Amino acid sequence: MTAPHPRYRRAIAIPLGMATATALAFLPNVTAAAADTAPTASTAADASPLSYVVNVRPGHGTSAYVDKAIAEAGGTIVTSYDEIGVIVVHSANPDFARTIRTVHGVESAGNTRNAPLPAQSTTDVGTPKALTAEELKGVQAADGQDPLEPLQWDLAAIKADKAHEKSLGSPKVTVGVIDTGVDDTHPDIAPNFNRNASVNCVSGKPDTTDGAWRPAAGESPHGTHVAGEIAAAKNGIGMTGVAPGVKVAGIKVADPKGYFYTEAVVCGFVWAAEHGVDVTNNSYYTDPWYFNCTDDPDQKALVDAVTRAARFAERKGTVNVAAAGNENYDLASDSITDPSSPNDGTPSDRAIDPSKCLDIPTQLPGVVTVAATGAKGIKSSFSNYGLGTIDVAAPGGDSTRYQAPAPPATSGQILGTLPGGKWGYMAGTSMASPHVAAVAALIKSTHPYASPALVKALLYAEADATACTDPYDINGDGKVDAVCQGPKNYNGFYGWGTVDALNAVTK
Ligand SMILES: [Ca+2]
Ligand SMILES: [Ca+2]
Repeated sequence: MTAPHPRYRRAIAIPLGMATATALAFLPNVTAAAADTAPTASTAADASPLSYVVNVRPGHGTSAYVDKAIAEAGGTIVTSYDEIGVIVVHSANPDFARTIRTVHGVESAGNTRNAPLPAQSTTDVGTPKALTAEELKGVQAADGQDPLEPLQWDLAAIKADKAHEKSLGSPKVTVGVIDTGVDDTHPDIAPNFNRNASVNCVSGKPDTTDGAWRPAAGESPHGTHVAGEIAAAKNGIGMTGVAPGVKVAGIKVADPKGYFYTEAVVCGFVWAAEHGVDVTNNSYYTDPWYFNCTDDPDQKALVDAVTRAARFAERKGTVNVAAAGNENYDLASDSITDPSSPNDGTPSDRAIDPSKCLDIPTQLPGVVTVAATGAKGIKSSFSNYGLGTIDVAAPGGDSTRYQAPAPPATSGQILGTLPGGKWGYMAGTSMASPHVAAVAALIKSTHPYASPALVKALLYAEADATACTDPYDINGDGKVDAVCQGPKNYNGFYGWGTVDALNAVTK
């Protein structure tokens, strides 16, 4: 059983030198990764308002009729996304959703959380340890490399090092990091930060206050790590991102406890769509449900709202890239037992059919779904998989014990930027997705007028086909840990293949 857990993709944060002690955290069903403290769920108090999404027919403005019905049902409108027909509402009426669903013009409606709206305290969700001088001893960058590049085995794994000899990507391209916030004061992020496309969407409504996109003290470093993986500058300091010439924006959607609620995610996609974001990275699932079952009226409303928002972004020219998840689930199987939902209430074992119950946004149509690989190029022990569900693979790291990198790299995890001007390791499909977002940004740099559909087609065509690993016994205990289906050029572990940054800048 797992403890309630917010859902940045359980960024498995294992400090250098502790990989052995925490290696079990990579295995499925050994959850609540040691370094990643799960916050305690609050109990819903009766009188505390909950948050809802109400989905109406888009494109006609919010009708006075629906507005009035929302008020009569005890709801207060927080904001209304008329472009997609999604209204964010707070209400303390326990029957609000049931009541509003009967109103003419309402297509679906549901509560986005089980916990009451926050009067929250900040919870430490576990901070990866910054690299120390001791750990950097003997790390010698070659000519043209940033100092920490010798530790970044993931760059060579997708030929980003070779790509950088040709192009770093275009500053006209922006990747929006929909995440826990981005520390743009970091010396490796500041040069490539796009403030105009950055925002805080945590309440479900954009807050454009300067710096609102940053993680507060004690909040998760996840989004800052992701941003550095994508676009850490090639500037003679620290590390280098996969696309160090493109811009990165912080779209903060996780609350102080690390929960990614639907209204915040909707706000994030709509914001990206309307602020020229070319690619979004989504290394999370929308809390509190790992899988949203469309036969449940509340969960269906969440799927509807996020589907509308992600589609809207794609219509406006944005490629959406998302992490496949870290539970070693076969997303193409008939049944998965999810022990973790709802993660802000009382979770219980729930058998779900993955074809009817969706992990969002990664399983939404149009979204690029990314599986993770380790330093040996093999599916990470934790990465979800499944024929027809994975589009591409990229480095997300693995236990150093299972997939150790070639020297001089020392950790099987992925180096990234940490708030406060630091660098450190994290692992997860959360770390794989930004590699793909960055390669998509390189493709967009090479083909500035390409539509999202064309960028995705090139991403898949230019990936390096990677045959199934069979048998897959990643921990070497003699028992198969996952079964890969499909041919070399399209299969359940690697999709169309491992992304290729060199192809992205030369083809
Ligand atoms: Ca740098
Ligand atoms: Ca095994």
